[in-house]
Amino acid sequence: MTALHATLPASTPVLASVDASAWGCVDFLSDVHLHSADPATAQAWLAYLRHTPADALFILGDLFEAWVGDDVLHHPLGVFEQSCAQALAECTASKPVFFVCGNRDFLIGPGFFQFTGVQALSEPCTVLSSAGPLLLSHGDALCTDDHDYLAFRAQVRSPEWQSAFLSQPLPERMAQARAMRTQSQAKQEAMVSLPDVNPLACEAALNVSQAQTLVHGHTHRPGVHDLGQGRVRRVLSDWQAQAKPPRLEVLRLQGGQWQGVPLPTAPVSGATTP
Ligand SMILES: [Mn+2]
Repeated sequence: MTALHATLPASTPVLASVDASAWGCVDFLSDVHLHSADPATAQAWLAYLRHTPADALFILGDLFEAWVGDDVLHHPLGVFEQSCAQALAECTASKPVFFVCGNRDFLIGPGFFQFTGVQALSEPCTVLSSAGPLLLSHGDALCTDDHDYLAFRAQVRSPEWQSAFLSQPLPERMAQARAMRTQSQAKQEAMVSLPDVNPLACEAALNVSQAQTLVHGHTHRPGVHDLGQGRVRRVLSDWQAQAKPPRLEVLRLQGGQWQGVPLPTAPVSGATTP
C-alpha cells in the first residue's frame, strides 16, 4: 500500500481505508475530465453535485483533464478550476467526498484538499461497504502491459520531477499540460485499441487487499466483469456530455445493490442552471 501523493506533507492525511458501511447510498465516479473547453460536461457535473441523493462520493481520479498545481486556485488563470473547487467545497459541507488521484490530476495536493474539504485516498484504497469490502483504484497502475506508460508514471510521480515541474511559472505549466494533452490524443488516435487493465494485476491487487470487488475507472470501458470465485471488477464510465449519446454516469451502491445511474445533461448557460 503506497500513498502516491509525493507532494503531500505529513499534515495532509491520506486514507488507506474508509468505513462506508453505515451510509445508505454511495456514489462512485471517475474520468469526468473537467476542462474549460467542455462546459457541457462541467455543467452536468455541477448539477450532479448539487442534486445527488448519495450520502458520500468516491471520485476515482481524472476528475480534471489536467491539474498543473494547487496554486491555480489562487491565480487569475484558474477561474475554471476555482469554480469546480468551490462546488466541491459546497458539497463537502453536507457529505464526505473522497478522491483517488488519476493520471491526469495526480498533482492535486494539500492546497486542493484544504480548499475543498475533499479527503485524499491512497492508491489503491479499501472501503468497507454494504456490498462487502471494496478495492478502489484509478486503474492506470493496473494497466501493466503498457510498459511505456508505467515508466512515464514512475517518472512523473517522483518528488524530483514534481518539484521541478511545480517550480515553473503557472502559464508555462499550463502550456506544457496542453502539449501533453495533444500528444496523448494523437497517441490514442494512432492506437488500434487503448490499453486495458491486466487481469493478473487485478487479481494480485485483490489478493493483497482481500476485497472481492475491484472498482476502477481510467479505461473508459464501463462494465462488470466476473473474475470467478465471487470476485467482480466494476469499471466506471468516463463523462462526455456532448457524445452521442451522452456519457454521464455514476455507479451507485445502495443497500448492497449496484446500479449504473445515467445523469441528465444540464443547460450550458449558467444563468438557467437551477
Ligand atoms: Mn486516467
